[in-house]
Amino acid sequence: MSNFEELAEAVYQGDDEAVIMLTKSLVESGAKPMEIVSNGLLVGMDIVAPKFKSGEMFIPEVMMCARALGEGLKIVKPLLSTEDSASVSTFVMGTVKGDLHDIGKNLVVMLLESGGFNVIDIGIDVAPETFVEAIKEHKPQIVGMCALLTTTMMAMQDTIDAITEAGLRDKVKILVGGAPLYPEFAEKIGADGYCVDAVACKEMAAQMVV
Ligand code: B1M
Repeated sequence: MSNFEELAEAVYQGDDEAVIMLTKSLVESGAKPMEIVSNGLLVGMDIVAPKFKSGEMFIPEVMMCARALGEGLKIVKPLLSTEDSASVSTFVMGTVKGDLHDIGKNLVVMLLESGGFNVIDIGIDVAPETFVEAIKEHKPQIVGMCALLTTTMMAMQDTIDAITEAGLRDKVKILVGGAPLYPEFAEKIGADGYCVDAVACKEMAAQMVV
């Protein structure tokens, strides 16, 4: 088993200590931070996803995997190089109302920070009015929303409506992402862009602030 495979297995087992040890060991052996994320940590979550869907794994076990993955991200995050280009741009990011998923959001936040954005992470289960308050307080150039459930996708529409009603729609660009989304949905709800993954989000955000 390669070190990346061992790391993926440790995430799947929800073994925090092994994830920390293997992530550190990969860093010391010279692996690139994004390789550790893409070839190890996220591969572990890819093993979890179908087992959760098929009922072979249950919520407490999945949460242990998520926590273990988070321990690995904590080690990798400071190692991602910071580009200065977007350093004055602020990005408000949250998972929409009713939705508690945050692994993808946290990954997006991490990559945006590595791209020099000042990211205000307003968390999970964020109500439309909280997004509005965050825009008033932090005056971001871009707002990002995450949804992982088909039932919470429409909370993105509610949030965009609330931003529009508050007279703030022309002050911010809005990006959306999350596994059940697709480009036509983003267009339909009036977002400025759909991000298939964290890398796409970082690239689209960087283009928006040029
Ligand atoms: Co949930 N869950 N879950 N879950 N969960 C899914 C999403 C599901 C597809 C599993 C399944 O049944 N197949 C399913 C949704 C079905 C649907 O709606 N169609 C589901 C369900 C049903 C549920 C519950 C309802 C289960 C229950 O209670 N019966 C419940 C809902 C809770 C709630 O939110 N109210 C629930 C709970 C949970 C846990 C708490 C156990 C845990 C979350 C832990 C956590 O986040 N801290 C969990 C998990 C881990 C998953 C799966 C297995 C993995 C999600 C994940 O983290 N993927 C997931 C199955 C799956 O997705 N295949 C599932 C890894 C992550 C890196 O990918 O989030 O897609 P992702 O992010 C990507 C891109 O989408 C993009 O970039 C990221 C990285 O490249 N991206 C963005 C994401 N957000 C972005 C925002 C942006 C831009 C890009 O902003 C601009």
